Amino acid sequence: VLGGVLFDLDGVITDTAELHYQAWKELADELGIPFDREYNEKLKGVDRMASLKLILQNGDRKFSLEDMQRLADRKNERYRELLLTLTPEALLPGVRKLLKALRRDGIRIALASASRNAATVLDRLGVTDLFDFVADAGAVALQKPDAEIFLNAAEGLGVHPLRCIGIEDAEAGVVAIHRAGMQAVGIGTEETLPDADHHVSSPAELNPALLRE
Ligand code: G16
Ligand code: MG
Repeated sequence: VLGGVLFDLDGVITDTAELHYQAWKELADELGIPFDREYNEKLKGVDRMASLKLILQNGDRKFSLEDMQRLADRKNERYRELLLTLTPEALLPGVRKLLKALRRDGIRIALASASRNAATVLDRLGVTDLFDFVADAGAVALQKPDAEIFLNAAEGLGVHPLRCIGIEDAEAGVVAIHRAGMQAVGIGTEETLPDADHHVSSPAELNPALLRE
């Protein structure tokens, strides 16, 4: 019996990738390192420091850990400024309706995002009240495709992983959901998410009855 639904953030609830891109792009330009939207795709679901390392790879300078921490902090400050431009209109179509329908049916709802700014994003989108639990990305040692963030989210809901479903738009996230012992719904296609158990092109296509199935 379905007890909980665990949502990824970027690409499932809203598109934060463009804001991450803008913040990283400013930093990369300052450092004279090439960076474009195509390369930004590689950073989806990848945590802040690992993202920075992927960007610095394309430059020829070496940075100390301390310098890298400063650069990551600088990007995050800029990203948080950009988050102020987010409004409830940035919710992907159908998300609010789906969250409300799940609640009405007594199904618990959690967020399983790699972003340490996830709670702020939910606030800006005006959906904080619709979530029962937000997994703390800062407390998770192993990133997706490890199962940790999804297991953490299920535990926070107090629902056994086998009674949870995860919703993801990235293959690493789908793998993480499976490793957590859960079924995975992919926002995408058979081609982009070959391992997902069920595909939809948008959260608007989901409802509690379909998820129970
Ligand atoms: C998101 C984004 C990543 C970002 C990561 C960490 O993951 O997809 O690009 O680097 O969070 O974000 P922050 O710097 O805010 O901690 P997810 O899991 O929401 O797709
Ligand atoms: Mg995602």
